[in-house]
Amino acid sequence: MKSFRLFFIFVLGVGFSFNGFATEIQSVGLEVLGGKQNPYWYLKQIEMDRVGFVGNPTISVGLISTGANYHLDFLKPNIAINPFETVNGQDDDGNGYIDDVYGVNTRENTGDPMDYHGIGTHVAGVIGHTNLGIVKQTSLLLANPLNDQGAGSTADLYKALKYLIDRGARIIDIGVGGGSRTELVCELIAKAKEQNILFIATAGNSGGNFDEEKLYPSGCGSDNILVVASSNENDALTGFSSYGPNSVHLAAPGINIGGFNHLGEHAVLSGGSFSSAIVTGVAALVLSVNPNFTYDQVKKILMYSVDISPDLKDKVISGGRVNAYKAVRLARSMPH
Ligand SMILES: [Ca+2]
Ligand SMILES: [Ca+2]
Repeated sequence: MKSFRLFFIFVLGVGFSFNGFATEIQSVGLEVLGGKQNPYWYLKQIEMDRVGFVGNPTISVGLISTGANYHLDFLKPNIAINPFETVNGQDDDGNGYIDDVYGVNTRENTGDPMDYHGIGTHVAGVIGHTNLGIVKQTSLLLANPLNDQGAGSTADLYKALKYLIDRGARIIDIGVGGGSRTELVCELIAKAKEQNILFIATAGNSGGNFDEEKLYPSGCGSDNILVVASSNENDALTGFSSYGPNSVHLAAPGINIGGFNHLGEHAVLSGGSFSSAIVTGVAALVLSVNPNFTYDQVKKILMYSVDISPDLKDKVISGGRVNAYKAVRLARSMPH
């Protein structure tokens, strides 16, 4: 596989434009100053208060981001431990990574997914914080293909995806994207249908039409990818969100999202990464209802249980924003 030049765009403030010709991946997070609203408004909007169950710790959720601080109290119980690896300086399970107890950093080829950026921990907490997460009990698998600025190469993304697939992830949140298609990555994702894996990815932060200008790997086109746009508190698209009436499946909150960074400090952030994290959490809830659901069933449940919004009608296929309560309710109504 070719190596890719780093060409990273990460701008503070709302409204950076994504370079469609970039050959790298980037963490699709976008920092903004925290607003005055409750930073956990998104939990209320997706009706988490009505869900009433904590998830299932056997459901493995893979996370492609900047890793996570697995020492933090609110994450540690929900980080998947590799049962075939011990800390002894050796690659006990022969998967190419020494002592990958908590996950990997594929850029540095180490078994240490520690987050030195902040976004990854925030995203991990949105999914699986023990109190504030969408699934309060889950197994997060961590793979970090990015440098400390949140950029990386598609070769390292490939390795990170492969790692998560091999560790048994059922859902994989891809919080990164780049402008060029890499066939090997798209093939890897398509092949993961055999293992019933659903990938959840962002439409991107460029504000563009995803039908016409794809981000990758979200734009690979495989039917086991669910593409997510970012919505605001009024169930309209955020100013930065890309959209696609034919290729983006649903929306999820993506602006002023409260959480915690790698130092355990409170942070309020915006970007497509958080929207895909929220949908990943809801997908984990759905699979927790019935681990035997296929990727296609989970995808349909998520799409059929949205809250329809007039402002999203022509922007995403489902015409709406994810609703955790309705998704769980629909999942429970299906034959087990
Ligand atoms: Ca290993
Ligand atoms: Ca070892």
